[in-house]
Amino acid sequence: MQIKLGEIESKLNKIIEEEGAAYFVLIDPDEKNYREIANHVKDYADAIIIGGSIGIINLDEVTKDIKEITGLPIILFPGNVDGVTKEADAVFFMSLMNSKNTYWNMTAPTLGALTIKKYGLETLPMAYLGIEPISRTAVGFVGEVNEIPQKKPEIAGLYSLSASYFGMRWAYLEAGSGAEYPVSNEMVGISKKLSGINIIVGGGIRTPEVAYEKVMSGADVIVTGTLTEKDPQAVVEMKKAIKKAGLDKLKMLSKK
Ligand code: 1GP
Repeated sequence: MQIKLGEIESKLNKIIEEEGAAYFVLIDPDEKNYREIANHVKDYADAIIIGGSIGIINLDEVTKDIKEITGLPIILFPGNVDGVTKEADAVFFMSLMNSKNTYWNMTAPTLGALTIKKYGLETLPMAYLGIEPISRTAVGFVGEVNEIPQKKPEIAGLYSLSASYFGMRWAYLEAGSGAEYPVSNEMVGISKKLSGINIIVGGGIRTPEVAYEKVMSGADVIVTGTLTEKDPQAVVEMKKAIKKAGLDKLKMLSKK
């Protein structure tokens, strides 16, 4: 059976294929300045992801506003079953694979499945992988993550491979929002090499130089959240670095 990809996923795959990498900006629906952030990022991000681990108020209204302001693909990144709204275009249908609690591996997505179907949201199947130092961040605490040590990059590689065998087309290597340090280049590289699926990297990415390295190591998508909340203007240099890295990576791969 050939899987027919939805409109949003096809669009993102095309960007990744042609430009070597994509840039997603995460907006927490509880962020008061979400309109200002949306305004700043609309010309720089390839998509907006909306989600947060602690509580959600006004998700419908915030999502609708962000969509209107940016005109970009809006993908939900639900922190729980209440993180879904019909105002979005798509949703990461995700399993926090290395949570110690089966609720986050499988029960939460299962309980949310019917709502997603009723809302007609496109689903992007994703493995969400919690990497050190995620335990010291909100998602690590809420998601009861059995964090993957940075010194063991092959474990993230195995999870990504496993995700690909489960039919997931995306793996998100997450160090946690505001993490002191991001996922290592080696871990990104081994995850991409073993799985071949789209690798998203986020958590603690604060400089264009770091984003550049992650893309060159194999990341298909870079996510920034905290940086964009603090300094929405930072997206300009961030986008430049990600797109330069994307093209440099495509060049490097074509020579192999
Ligand atoms: C969190 O990976 C994202 O889910 C973004 O992290 O807030 O550290 O950019 P930051």
